[in-house]
Amino acid sequence: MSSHPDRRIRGFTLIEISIVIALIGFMLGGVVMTVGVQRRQQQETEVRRTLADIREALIGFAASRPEGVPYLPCPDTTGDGVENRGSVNCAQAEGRLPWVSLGLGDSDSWGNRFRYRVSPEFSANGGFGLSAMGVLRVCLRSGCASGELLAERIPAVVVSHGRNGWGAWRVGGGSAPAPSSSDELENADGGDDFVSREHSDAGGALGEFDDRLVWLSPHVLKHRMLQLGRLPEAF
Ligand SMILES: [Ca+2]
Ligand SMILES: [Ca+2]
Repeated sequence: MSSHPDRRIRGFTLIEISIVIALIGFMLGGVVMTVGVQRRQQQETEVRRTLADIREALIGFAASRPEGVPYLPCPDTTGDGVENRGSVNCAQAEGRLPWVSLGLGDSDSWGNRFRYRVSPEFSANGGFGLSAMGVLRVCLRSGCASGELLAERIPAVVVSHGRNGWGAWRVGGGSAPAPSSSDELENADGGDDFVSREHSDAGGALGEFDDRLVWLSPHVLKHRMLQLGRLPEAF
């Protein structure tokens, strides 16, 4: 006896349909994953480009002071993007990047404000000279132990709190939760030390870290002011 031909055809068709559905599922999963990875890469590329623009905008701000003496902008401490300054000095050394005063966009790739800290000697509107000394430091780890110092005497630091956004001011108002790792906490504690290192999302002893930083070298800043005729003498 032979099996009924229609039943055999229907049976194979159901198996084939199942395989096709499974294959489509795998392919769609792969496409979604690829799109997600591409989106992350775009955001990382975008934030690096924005941070480079911010560095140039800070130098441009210093060079274009109408009084003819260079100084850096103060942080925005009220959330309107405009620097907050007293008659001479900044209201606070740290706050949001003053994006309006700098003519920049208002957030990083993840919808958070950039954090900005500036050394007082570089932000007083009497202008800074060749002997000006920054007080900020960037290190490889929180605590800045011996051998972990990346840069010192820095005039200004800008932080994107990265994909997790922990410690950031939200564009829509309010703040994100505080970071849980000591290295990310170093970038949100309102002090003169910051951490810049490779990213780690896997937990473990070091915990998460996805912050992106840019800072001004005092030598580059002074050299640019000299080139632009904003400082009177050579080193
Ligand atoms: Ca972060
Ligand atoms: Ca710190």
